[in-house]
Order: sequence, then structure tokens, then C-alpha cells
Amino acid sequence: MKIFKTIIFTISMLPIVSLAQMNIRVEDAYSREMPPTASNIAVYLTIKNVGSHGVSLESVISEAAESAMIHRSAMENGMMSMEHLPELYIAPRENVRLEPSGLHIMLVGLKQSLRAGEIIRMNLSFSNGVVLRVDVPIVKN
Ligand SMILES: [Cu+2]
Repeated sequence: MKIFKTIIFTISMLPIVSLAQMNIRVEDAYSREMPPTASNIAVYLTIKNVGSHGVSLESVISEAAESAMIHRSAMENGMMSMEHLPELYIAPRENVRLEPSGLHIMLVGLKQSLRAGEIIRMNLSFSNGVVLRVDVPIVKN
């Protein structure tokens, strides 16, 4: 009987999880090939929130690096600097583009150098509990 209850519970939870998952899409992910000495790389992608609730990207992990952070590049007194964002909000029915000279995900402490043609994996965790696995192709600079 306990098993039966567990099955019912699992089935009833499924649609909620998958609907939330469908509300967030990640597209056009890529990173540029860097010199072999580079220890950090920037990842660019577009996050689409097609749902009716705002959602925040809260954390990123990748097996390719020691850690990952959300960064925003900005010009300050003629110098390019990077600011660390604790999270990234995506309003309902909005897209947020992470692109060169703007928002990006910084993979810090690469475990090995990455060549064009390779693919690295990241997991993006959102405030609604959704975790999306994203494949990031490394492209020629
Ligand atoms: Cu950065």
C-alpha cells in the first residue's frame, strides 16, 4: 500500500515539475576558444522565460571548472570591469541575453584547456526549483 501511495504521489508531482521546466529555455549557448594558459572562460547564452512568473538564475555549476559565477561586464572610467551578480532575474515572458561585453557566466578555474569543437556541460539552477542541463560548444575565437 505504501508503494502504491508513493507511485500516486510521484505521478501527481510530475506535471508540475515538467511545466515549470518548460517555462524556461536556454538557447544559443557557446564559449570562445581561449589560449591554453587561460584559467577562466566566459559562457554566453540566452535564457527565455515563457512562463507567467518571474524566475531567477541562482547558481551555475560545471564539471569543467572549479566554480561558476554570473558576471556583468561594464565600462568604468574607460576600463572594462566585471561585476559579480548573486542572481539573475528573468521577468515573465522576457528573454535575457548573455553576450560579449555584457552579461556572461564566468567559469573560474578551468580543470583543463578547452579547444574549439569540444562541448562542456553546465547545470543552471533556478529559483523555481528547475535545474537545466546545458551543453556549451567551444567555438573558434
Ligand atoms: Cu566574467
